[in-house]
Amino acid sequence: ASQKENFHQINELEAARIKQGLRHPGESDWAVNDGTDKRNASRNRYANVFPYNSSRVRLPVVGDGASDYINASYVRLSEESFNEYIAAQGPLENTVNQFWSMAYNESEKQNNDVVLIVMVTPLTESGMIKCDKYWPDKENPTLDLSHSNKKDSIDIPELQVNYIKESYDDVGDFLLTEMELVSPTKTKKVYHFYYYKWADARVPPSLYPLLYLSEEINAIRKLAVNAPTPIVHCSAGVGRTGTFIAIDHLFKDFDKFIKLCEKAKASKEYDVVYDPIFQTVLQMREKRMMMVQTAYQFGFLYDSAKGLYKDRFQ
Ligand code: PTR
Ligand code: PTR
Repeated sequence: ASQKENFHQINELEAARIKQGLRHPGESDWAVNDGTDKRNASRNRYANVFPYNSSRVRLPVVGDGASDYINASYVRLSEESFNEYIAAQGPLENTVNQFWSMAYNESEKQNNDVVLIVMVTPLTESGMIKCDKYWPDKENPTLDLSHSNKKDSIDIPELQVNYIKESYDDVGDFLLTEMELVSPTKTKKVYHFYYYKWADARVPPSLYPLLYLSEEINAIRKLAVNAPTPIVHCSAGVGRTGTFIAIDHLFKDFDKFIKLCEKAKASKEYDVVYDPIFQTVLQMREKRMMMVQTAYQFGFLYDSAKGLYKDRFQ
């Protein structure tokens, strides 16, 4: 089967899952009714991208009737915690405090004091807002979330984000902003990587900045006492986010990747389901819909694998 047909197969499987989830909202792993609940409508950027109930991230809230909903999903790709990510939509103006509360709360659950955010969308594309500016900068160095957190009944009322410094990488591909996330009891260090050269539904102009990003975040993960789960987001949190997560997951240990490819090729009846790229996308799709959204993005993963293989052995 061709790459296109394989990608089509992944989409068909997903469509069947979503159908099942709609039919059995109370019991199916594929139900999305928390996301489609009218009460949460203002928390979704798009009317067709929702987290599955079973893998969605929940906000820490107090009191009856407060919504714990955020459009974000846990994406765990193997047993090792090093292979967990949070895939999220780009914050909206009214979800900025929810996004930071998620970051704080997840870090608390992981028992670390580092927050790692990877943003793989520009804020605007051809005049359209793809993500709201949700982090502080030199001009506005303090973001006080206490008012909105109280309003949303979030269990960390006094939360604040403070700008520390920013720097571009050598070739100006992305911006690293260092911040601190402060509650009355704790201060967490935030690394925010902003890659702004990748437009919606497209493939990135180059693989290399993404590999560099992957190295950077893995260096930080290794240094932290308990590795922080990277929060990866774009606009909808599926297309570019899924592609970046696949790249990080598959290529950070390229020797292992090659071994998996060889094993797949050596299997008696070669079947695409043994292909590590196919498998990874399939697995991600079980955690969040539309991960690696387009056939181009799917193809980009294969082209990248081939390119890296050539780089290494020629
Ligand atoms: N309604 C849009 C669509 O179906 O294309 C939702 C959407 C927007 C989906 C952006 C994916 C998008 O890309 P990304 O996940 O890379 O931001
Ligand atoms: N070049 C070797 C081969 O073709 O057998 C190893 C290799 C395999 C390299 C697969 C890259 C691969 O990527 P893909 O996932 O596109 O098959």
